Amino acid sequence: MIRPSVTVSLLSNSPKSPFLLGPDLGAAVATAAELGYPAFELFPPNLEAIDVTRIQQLLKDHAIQLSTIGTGGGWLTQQLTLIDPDATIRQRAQDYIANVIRQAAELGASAIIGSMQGRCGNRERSECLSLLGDQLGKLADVAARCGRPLFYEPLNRYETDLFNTLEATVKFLDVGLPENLQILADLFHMNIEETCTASALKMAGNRIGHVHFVDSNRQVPGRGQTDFQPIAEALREIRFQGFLAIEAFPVPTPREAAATALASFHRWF
Ligand code: LER
Ligand code: MN
Repeated sequence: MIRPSVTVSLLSNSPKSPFLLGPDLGAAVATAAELGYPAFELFPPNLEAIDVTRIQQLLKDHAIQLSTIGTGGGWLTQQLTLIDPDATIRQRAQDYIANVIRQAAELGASAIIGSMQGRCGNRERSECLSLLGDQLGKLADVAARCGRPLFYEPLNRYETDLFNTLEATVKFLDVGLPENLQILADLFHMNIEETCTASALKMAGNRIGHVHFVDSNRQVPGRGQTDFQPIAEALREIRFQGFLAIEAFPVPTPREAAATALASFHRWF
């Protein structure tokens, strides 16, 4: 079953960040549940912000699920990336993500690797990819031991020079990375990078484990110019069974954006 999830950021929320609700966790989860979301995706600024006991209580109180936890805070607040030239920083990045994987698993959720993949810049590409593959492999093993998939997100060219399209990502993952390392297909990045989003989704097939459901202008689906019909058909064709998490600017207001996004979800799925 394809289900919607809504992003909740514990960093102060702004119309320029693609998170719909927050930063007050209790209020955000209450709003998500009240609007009818079955799940939410958490964006914490650091590890300390993930209060497992409190989240467990909120999940129970609001009969809602946690789908995913983002790790971008490790980049945003500590500049940690998996391919940093400094081995100490790479290890800290690895530890950060491993901790998020374990905390997420305790909450029935999976971790996402987006910004923490880093950028290669003018270093040797083969070296960067070897570091990335090594780090992702180890982290996928951590997730596998927790019985969870791990989601790796190709980003647009302005945010990474590692992998920008699903095809390049699939080719990379298929050379020896475990099956529980799955792709997070973000429809905003794909709108910038793919020749055809629907075809790319079909090509990546069962490597796709999670989707960021967002329009061409990074507003909620329905407030941009993406035609979601072929995308919905592609996801059905590949029998996608995961979450469509709405990662979009909270405009005109967080609540209105979250309500519009859910209505769009029900229109196409
Ligand atoms: C994270 O999910 C993402 O899509 C990146 O653009 C970081 O903001
Ligand atoms: Mn995303």
